[in-house]
Amino acid sequence: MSMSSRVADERLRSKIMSAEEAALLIPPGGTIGMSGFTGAGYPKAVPRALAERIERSYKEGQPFQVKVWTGASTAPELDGALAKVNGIELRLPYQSDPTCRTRINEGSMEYLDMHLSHVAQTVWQGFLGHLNVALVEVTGIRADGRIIPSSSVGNNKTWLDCADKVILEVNSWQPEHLEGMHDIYYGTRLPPERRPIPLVYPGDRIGTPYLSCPPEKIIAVVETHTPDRNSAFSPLDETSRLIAGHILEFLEHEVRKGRLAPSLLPIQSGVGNIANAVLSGLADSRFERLTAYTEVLQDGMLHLLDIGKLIVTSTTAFSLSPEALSRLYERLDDYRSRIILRPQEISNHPEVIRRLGCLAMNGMIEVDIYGNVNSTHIMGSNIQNGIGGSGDFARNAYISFFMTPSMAKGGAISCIVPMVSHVDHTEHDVHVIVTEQGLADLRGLSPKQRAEKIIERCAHPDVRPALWDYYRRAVSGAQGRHTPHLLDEALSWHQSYLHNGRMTPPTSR
Ligand code: 0RQ
Repeated sequence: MSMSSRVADERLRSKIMSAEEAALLIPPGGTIGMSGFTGAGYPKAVPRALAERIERSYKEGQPFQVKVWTGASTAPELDGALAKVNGIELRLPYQSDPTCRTRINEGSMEYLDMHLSHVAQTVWQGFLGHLNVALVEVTGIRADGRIIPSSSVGNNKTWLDCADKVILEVNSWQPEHLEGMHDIYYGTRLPPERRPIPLVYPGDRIGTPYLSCPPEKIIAVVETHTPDRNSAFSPLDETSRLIAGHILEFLEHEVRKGRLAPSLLPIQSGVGNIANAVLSGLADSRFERLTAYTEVLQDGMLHLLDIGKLIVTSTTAFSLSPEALSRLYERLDDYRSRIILRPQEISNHPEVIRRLGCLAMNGMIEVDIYGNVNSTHIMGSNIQNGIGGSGDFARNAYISFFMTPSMAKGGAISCIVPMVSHVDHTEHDVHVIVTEQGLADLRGLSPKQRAEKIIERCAHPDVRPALWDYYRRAVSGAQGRHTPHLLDEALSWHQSYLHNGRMTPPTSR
């Protein structure tokens, strides 16, 4: 395996070194901007070598940590390895790693859970402090120094622009034919210099296929040949299928009413099995010539491209099972004109999402009877993953859907509650709630009208009487009739779970 051909720029040949040597160039206590968005395009060798160095530093009594910024979640080789050795002082903007989660929730790692579209501008503004090193996986470096991005773009442009020093991992496992599929927009500015982003259709190309970086900033090039690591989807279960069915029925209804065209509007779909089930449902639907403007290309979306239902997808990352990824990589040229990979500041940009009028579909942990959604916290205090791109899309979507099974933890917890234990998406940004029980279209409804619809359509039948009981007593109470609550009781559902391992709603008193 000759890998040096991927480093065609003569000026960088002398900087090729091992991951261990490159890890030594990272300053203790420093901030590293790493590539990676879901299990795609993250650096695979240097984070591990850095974790080993940090582990040694603890043993030698001179421990150090680093601050890690990324695109979104990564993989065990990055987040898992560094969290295991307690090597991360602060992490942003999104993670879904079990070891990170434990560290954050036990209080040994700081976590900034940010809207993904906010990261680049916040770094440019200088709020997050100084970026010492960019550590970015790429597919190759051309002779003229232009950089071919990898299977995700995320915040890489910003890291390369803002970091003092750059370490590149050139991964020859990524197909060379990725060249040309990216669209890196170099036109973003901070206010008051900001100008409109000239993107009016998901398939528009507004930038260049390459990342750029002055070669003198690049201090190390590490060659790897390692696959991305995305997890496989579990087979579609009945709950996901029912949720998908409700959404498809709703979309058909909107088309019949003339409120949506048969090609719908650009689709954004979150990660996970429910989102994938909706995409599978679209495959069997009568909708045609669909488009997607989203942040992750997952299995269901690739299938829609395969069968010609989806004509173009704009994304910032591949988030495919190993099987789907090899299908894509084997026939990359067939997909080339229909898939565009962009920086996440563009894939998740509020201006563009609002202009295109995306249909945003995201998962949630719980929703309250008035439509406030919790996407991030278990029982109010423990982080699960983070808000990711769900807020960028929900707030600016034409229609924003939030989906969940009506019950969690094997039926011990209702995902429809009187008051959410944490709010990520307020009642003003949530249009449609869907569970396997049904769909509640909340558009145009007042708080009390929303409550009645959510309880009746979305709650599990075993829980409905208790929710009605809460709601009716709140409505007849003296506290205020706009968004009626019994504040002393509102979170007792969560408390009963924490005390008894089951949500046992208080009965009428
Ligand atoms: O925990 O596995 O320990 O039992 O939460 O829940 O049912 O596996 O659902 O994988 O679809 O995740 C909101 C977390 C849903 C996800 C969330 C527990 C449940 C389980 C996960 P266990 P499921 P999913 C695009 C957009 C924010 C980011 C986003 C998410 C675990 O969708 O991270 O949308 N969203 N990004 O048991 C207590 C409840 C619960 C509960 C579920 N009501 N109470 N625990 N759980 N409901 C992607 C990116 O931005 C990159």
